[in-house]
This record gives sequence, C-alpha cells and structure tokens, in this order.
Amino acid sequence: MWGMIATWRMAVEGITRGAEMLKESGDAGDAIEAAIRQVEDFPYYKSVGYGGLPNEEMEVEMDAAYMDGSTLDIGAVAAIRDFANPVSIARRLSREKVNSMLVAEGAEKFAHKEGFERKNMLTDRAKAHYRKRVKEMAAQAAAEELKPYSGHDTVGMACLDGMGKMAAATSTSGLFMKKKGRVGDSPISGSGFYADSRKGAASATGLGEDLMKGCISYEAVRLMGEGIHPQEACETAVNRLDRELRERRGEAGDISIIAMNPKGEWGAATNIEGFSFAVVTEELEPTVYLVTREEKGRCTYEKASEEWMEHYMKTRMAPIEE
Ligand code: SD4
Repeated sequence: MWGMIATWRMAVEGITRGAEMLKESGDAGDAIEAAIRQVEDFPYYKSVGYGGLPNEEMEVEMDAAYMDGSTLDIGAVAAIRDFANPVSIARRLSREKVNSMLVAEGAEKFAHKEGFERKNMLTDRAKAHYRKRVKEMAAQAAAEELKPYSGHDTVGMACLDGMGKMAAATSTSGLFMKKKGRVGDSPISGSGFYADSRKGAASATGLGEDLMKGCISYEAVRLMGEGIHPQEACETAVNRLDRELRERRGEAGDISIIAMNPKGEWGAATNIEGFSFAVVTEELEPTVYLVTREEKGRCTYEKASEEWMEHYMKTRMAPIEE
C-alpha cells in the first residue's frame, strides 16, 4: 500500500505528482519533496513558496521541514528568504548530523553554498495583498474584527511508500503580516509535522503559536502508535488541545491536522469551519474533501464538488481590488 495526505485543497496537484512517483515504486522522501515543490512553485497559492504573503516588513520569510520516518532524520529552515524551494533545503539539511535546523541568514548561506535556486519570492500579487491589508488595517485600526493574520494555509503532508517508508514535510510563508523573525509550528518537530514509519505520519496547520502548545503532530503519531485509527487519532489530538486551550486560556486558535498510518489508513480533523484536505492512495484517486466538525468534535467529510473546485480556483486567481 502507498498513499499521501495533505492539508488544504491547494495540495491536490502536488499529491497527484507524488502519486505518479509512488505508483512507480518511488521513495516516500522523493515523492513528498516533489509534491511540496509543486505547491511552492504555484504563484496563486498565497501562503506557500512563490507568491506567499509577506511579513510586516513586506518580506517573504518562509518556514519548511522534512522528516524521514525510518531514520527519524529531521531537517528544517525557518525565516528563510529568496529561495525557490525551502522544502528541498530542509530535506538536504535532514542528512546532517548536526546543524540540521537553520534560520534566516544562516539558512540562506547554507542554501547558497549548496547551490539551491535563488528567487525573489515576493510577487506583484502578494504586494497588492499587502497594500490592501495595510489600508484595511488603517481604516479599522480600532476594530477587533479585522485579523491581520487571516488567510494563511500551510501545506503539510504525510506520505507512505510501497516499501513501508513514511515521511512528513511542510512549507509555508507563515502568518500574513507576522513580525520579522517570527517562526511558526511548521518547522518545529512534533508540532507542524512528525513521521515514524512504525507508527504513522502527521502534519498540522492553523495558528502556529497554539499548535506548538500541544505538539499536536507528535501526539497524533503517538496515538497511532497505540493502534488507534488515524481518524480517531486526529480527532483526539485536535479536541484535547482545543479543550485545554479553551479551559486554560479562554480561547483556542485554528487547529487542523491530517495523518496516515503504515497501512495507508488516513484521517483528518479540525476545530474550524472550512478546512479541506487532499488524499491519494493505491485505491483512491487524488481527492479533495471538505471537513465538517460535528458535535463533540467528531469530524466528517465529503468530496468537494466540481463547482466548489472551480470557485476555489476562481477566487484564488481573481484580480485584487485595492
Ligand atoms: C504558522 N501554522 O506559521 C502556520 C500557518 C498555517 O494555516 O498553517 N496556517 O503558524
């Protein structure tokens, strides 16, 4: 059995590419890297790679990670600028015994020395989003309604290959309008991602500051290691963290997670409305599902309709009215 599951609809082209490799006995690491690169390269996805939304200072600072579930190798970059494919740099770093997580200038120097492709990741479209948000924030300075950070979708994936190897990886430009140097959960082991070929792999998306409070990806993998089905593992991990945060702090940020186990069984859960994910296995063609959170935090999903898929693309590519 092989398969891939990923956060958000934007990942479907990527996992389709990954599946082609897995079908041909490809390696989980190669497939997940290729899949995430595809999302990074697409300019209309505004929270990953090229076209990603900038920080407060109008710079695109990206976080990415890669984990090999068989060796437990981890590589990560944080707050890196001006490189086309942060996930590939993270994977390269995962082969280092030390210095395997690098930030900002250090990460950029490493990437430059290793010959990774440089690219100005700030598109005109992202600049337009930035200007628009600055205006909105000025107009509504006193209103709590407007969240400068909304509109953030990290790509996170879990992958199983035909040889039983699992991998997890993430890539994001993080929260729109974040402070320079801010690092989210996506490059942090156990929070944004975790993979163990004996137990399963998981990845999270949402408010990094809150996801990190529960090491949620590790928690989902740990539960799968106890023999719990990925769906239940995801729901339990999300609901526990959501409950703890509400009880102790009065509120919980956005929390969504996807997971797959070594049998290729999968699951997804969320505490928000509007979470989507993409999945492919040996038995299931690449499919986008929309998640509904029911009572008691049970999550159900239905296949996204053609109309929904078309609408999604239209809104992503629509001109920005400034
Ligand atoms: C972060 N978790 O940087 C990321 C953002 C994200 O959906 O996933 N948004 O906090």
